[in-house]
Amino acid sequence: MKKLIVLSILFIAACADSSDKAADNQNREVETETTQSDPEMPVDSGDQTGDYNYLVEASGNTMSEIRYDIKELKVPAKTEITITLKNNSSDATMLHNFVIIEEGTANDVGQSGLKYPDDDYVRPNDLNVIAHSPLAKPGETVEFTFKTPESGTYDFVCTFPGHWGLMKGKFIVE
Ligand SMILES: [Cu+2]
Repeated sequence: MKKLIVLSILFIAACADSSDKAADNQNREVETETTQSDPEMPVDSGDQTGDYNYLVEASGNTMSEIRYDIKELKVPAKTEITITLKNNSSDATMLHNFVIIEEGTANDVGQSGLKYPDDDYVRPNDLNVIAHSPLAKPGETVEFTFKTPESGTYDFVCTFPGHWGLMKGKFIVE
């Protein structure tokens, strides 16, 4: 009898364990779905719900390590999208943002943002800036929602001082 109880406890434990794993897998699937958003987005589903979400991760704890996990992001034109920026850096000096700008203006935007730490290192009303995230501290996740511009190639950069030459990529609107 004792053996049976032990066995059933083990059985229950095993069940709980496997259902945990199933839930875990489910979470992972959901996560993958959001991360692989760029190439597979149903841009012509005909049903514009405004529900376009993109995840970008930033990492690195030294200037030679800092990077985004993507080099390019493709999004539909004139559509409300949400970009989530996850800062995986742990060094206290590694703040990051995600700033979408007119192509080739990284240096201008970065330089003019230097004086505006309280505005996420983005000069207010900078005409080269299409949209930008707040600054994400190490370990922090931030998001921003905006309507994408007309089709074209734009750049994205981190305007935290010194980062824009290293953290950059193409923002392709189509
Ligand atoms: Cu940065």
